[in-house]
Amino acid sequence: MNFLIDELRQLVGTSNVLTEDLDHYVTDWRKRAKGKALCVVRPGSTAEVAAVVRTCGNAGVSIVPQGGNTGLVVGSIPDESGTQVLLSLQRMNAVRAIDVQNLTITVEAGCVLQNLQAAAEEAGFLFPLSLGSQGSCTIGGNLSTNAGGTQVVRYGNSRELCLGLEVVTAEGEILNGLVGLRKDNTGYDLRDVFIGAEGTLGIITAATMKLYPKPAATLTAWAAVPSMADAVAFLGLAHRHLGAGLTGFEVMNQFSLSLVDKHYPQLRVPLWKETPWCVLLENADSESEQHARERFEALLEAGMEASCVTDAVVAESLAQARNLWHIRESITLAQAEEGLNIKHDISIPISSIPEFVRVTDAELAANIPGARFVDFGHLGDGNLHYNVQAPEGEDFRAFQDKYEDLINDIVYRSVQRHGGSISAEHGVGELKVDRLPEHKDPVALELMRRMKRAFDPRNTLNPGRVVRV
Ligand code: FAD
Ligand code: 2HG
Ligand code: ZN
Repeated sequence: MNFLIDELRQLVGTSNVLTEDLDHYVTDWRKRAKGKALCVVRPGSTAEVAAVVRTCGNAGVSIVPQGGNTGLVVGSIPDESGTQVLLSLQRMNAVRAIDVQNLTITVEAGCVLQNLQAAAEEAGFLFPLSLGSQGSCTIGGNLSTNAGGTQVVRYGNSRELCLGLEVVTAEGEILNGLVGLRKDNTGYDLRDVFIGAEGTLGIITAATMKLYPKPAATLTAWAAVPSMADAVAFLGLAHRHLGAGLTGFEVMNQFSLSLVDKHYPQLRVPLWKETPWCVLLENADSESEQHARERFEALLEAGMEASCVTDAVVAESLAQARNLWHIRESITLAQAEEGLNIKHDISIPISSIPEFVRVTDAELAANIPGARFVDFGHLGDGNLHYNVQAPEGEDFRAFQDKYEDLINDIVYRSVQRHGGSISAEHGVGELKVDRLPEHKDPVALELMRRMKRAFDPRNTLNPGRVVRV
């Protein structure tokens, strides 16, 4: 395969084909899995991506696209064979254009989400996609996983924020779909096909994304709630009181907050000791700070009156609001500090979530002695991160070997019984590819296989992820 490495060096420059010190590229964010790459290629333009894809295709070598490598389902690292090329989009990180009247921004796939947010902010707009990993993840990775995050309740997932894509196909052609149109009914929506495809149907090289006006005022509150049923009742009140002003509604159980308190005591988690659940919510108002505050206070009063809220704090400054969000976004890191855990990124109709948590907690507790539950997530979207941590002091790998399949069976069967999905926002990757047939409609799965064969007939784009053909 040395001839291929030489050819790739000619295409993208010697310094952009790496064969040593690849740990960072081949290990997944959770350090759960480690692969081996023939080499890492870092093209600097769409034409170079297309040339790399053609060259690898001709050599029968498969490609794994990678953005920030923050994915949580083992989709962005090569397998263990040492024969795959890892294609990093990192160097393609430019903001190509901002159209202030069309409210759009066009960026290359490797643009880090935080830099995209900053470019929007500098132009006087809001780009609302917001994730704990935003300092490292890229817009190409966000679109390829259809990432959600903490503003979905108002602005939707990555898919809803995207108007157009530039994609390199498995054959190495360049599909120029970088349109800024909100309406375009000229046939099948190819953009939607590549979003959420996790690099299995094409390589996203650039995207045109929506911008929004900045709100006049944003308020953040942290509330103690006695149960998940109360959290759901409070969400209903928040919708009624705030309407489209409700931009985020997160829930966190006591154990997840205890991990933040234990590993990041400087963050000073409010209220968590006295209550089994806390809620973090945000109100963005287009009128004024005063208007926002009046509506927010009326909501909290209504919550207290209905006894679904027992205590609450409203952030008095931007710094306080940021700290509250920082606490929420530190749960994933605090879990990692505590040790690996078994993650379930699931969605359930919101009305069924209290019952889901009640019966699934009970079934797990009965079967997995001492297991600890890290339950939190985007309740406003019906998306829970329903994670299971090994008993305190127990070795995770031994716990995983003994219980992972049983835990997944219990959780995913319960998800199915409650009409939910086994992947809400993180994707399928390698981690869930063999679970999918049990949970996906068989006709839908067969159509997915046919799409994969049509878009990638040689099965060279991220093979073995999302769907096996
Ligand atoms: P990568 O991890 O590099 O890749 C993800 C997948 O997309 C892989 O299958 C890869 O092959 C493919 N891919 C990457 N770039 C391209 C491209 N240009 N073209 C085609 N395929 C491509 N996710 C959420 O949805 N919501 C959250 O709130 C959230 N919070 C997180 C918090 C933390 C601390 C961490 C570590 C992760 C979190 N994630 C969250 C998961 C992760 O950040 C997202 O899935 C993110 O969208 C991945 O982007 P990335 O650039 O890191 O992609
Ligand atoms: C979040 O919402 C992420 O913080 C990560 O989606 C979830 O750690 C997790 O399971
Ligand atoms: Zn999440």
